[in-house]
Amino acid sequence: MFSYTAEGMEYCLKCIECGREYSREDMYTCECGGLLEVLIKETKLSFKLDGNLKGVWKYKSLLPVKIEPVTLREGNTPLYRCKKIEDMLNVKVEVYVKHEGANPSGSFKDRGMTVGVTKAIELGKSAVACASTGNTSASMAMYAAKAGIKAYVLLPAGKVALGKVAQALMHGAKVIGIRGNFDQALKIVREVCRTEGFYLLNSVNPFRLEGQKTIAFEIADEIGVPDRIILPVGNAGNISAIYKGFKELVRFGLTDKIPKMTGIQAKGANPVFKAVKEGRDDIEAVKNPETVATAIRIGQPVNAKKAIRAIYESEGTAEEVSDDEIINAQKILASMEGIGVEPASAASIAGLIKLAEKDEIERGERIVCITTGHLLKDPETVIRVCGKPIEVDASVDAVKAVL
Ligand code: AN7
Repeated sequence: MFSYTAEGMEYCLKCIECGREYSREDMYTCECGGLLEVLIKETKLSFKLDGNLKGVWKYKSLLPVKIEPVTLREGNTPLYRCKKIEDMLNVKVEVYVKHEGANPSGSFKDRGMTVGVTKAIELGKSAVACASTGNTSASMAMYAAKAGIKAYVLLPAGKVALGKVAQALMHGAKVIGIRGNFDQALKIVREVCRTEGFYLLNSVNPFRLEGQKTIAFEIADEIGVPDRIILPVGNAGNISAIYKGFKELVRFGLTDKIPKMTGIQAKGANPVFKAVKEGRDDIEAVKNPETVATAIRIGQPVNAKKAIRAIYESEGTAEEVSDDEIINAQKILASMEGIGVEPASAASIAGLIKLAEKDEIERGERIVCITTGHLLKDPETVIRVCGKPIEVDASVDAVKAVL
């Protein structure tokens, strides 16, 4: 019905519930309350899946912005084949890890923020805001700094990993700790954005997810479409975005299959897992979410409906993992493969190990696990689980004595 043109591209916002289309772009949900997504109606593809990764903006012809992007060269993250992990599993599969911790701020959020902050500028906004378990705030603060606009961040006080708070502060955001959890912080920031005119950059913002769908594009670009994607699920934006990316590749004739989208949650914050296990289309909120993986300590994921659809439509699944399983997987990745990730990201590997043990992975599958954030994001957990370094006197003998 309505649409905008961005360099030969026609798109609009469409409600995933009632199907209504909007020409306006400065909105986050439909008047019926449903989630919105960007529907690309037409575009002239300006890239090929030729294995030559160049970052998020290689895929500009599927990204709905109309101005020069605010970019810090996000994307183009490494995809590692992990043969030692393959050998460890009781089923013969190919395992790859796409390490999103290698983005400029150390998490996958940068892919969304380069598009989201560009959209904020395009819409003439002078301030952006988000609630965050940490990474969203770090990334948003960084891109807002680059764009020269204000950033307001609401965090669950005392529950955000140190590295992430440090980033938000140093990049110049106004950082406000809420005595409550992420879900409460999100409710508050949505209201503050409405009354103050700030641009909301949580993943309820459909433009942010457009950037994140480039994870799918890069994987397909490098190794083709795998059989399965495994990733951690918090607010459930990323799984929805990656699924949308794979669907668009099929729609525009670049690929011909969709991987099984497999979402992993922490046991103490598992509403999507429970809904999928019970065959429901929506979640029941977890009131007091708790997990060592603070990034995914979320009880009421805002994108749950999109995520659950992605799982059902792709014939994927969901799984839950304990804090011990998460830390164990974090150690395995770091010590056996040289890939340093934060606890939430290790949930993807913990999920792979668990699904293999339960015989839910088929022999011969090609699997890509997404590790969403860097090890250095959460140094305090590392010290807690690995212990402090040994300290000795400054002599050769003292050092030799502890080798
Ligand atoms: C490392 O920063 O929600 O399912 O506010 O930081 O798309 O929410 C972080 C989420 C996985 C979950 N891994 O992604 C935030 C926030 C890491 C994360 C997730 C997050 P979604």
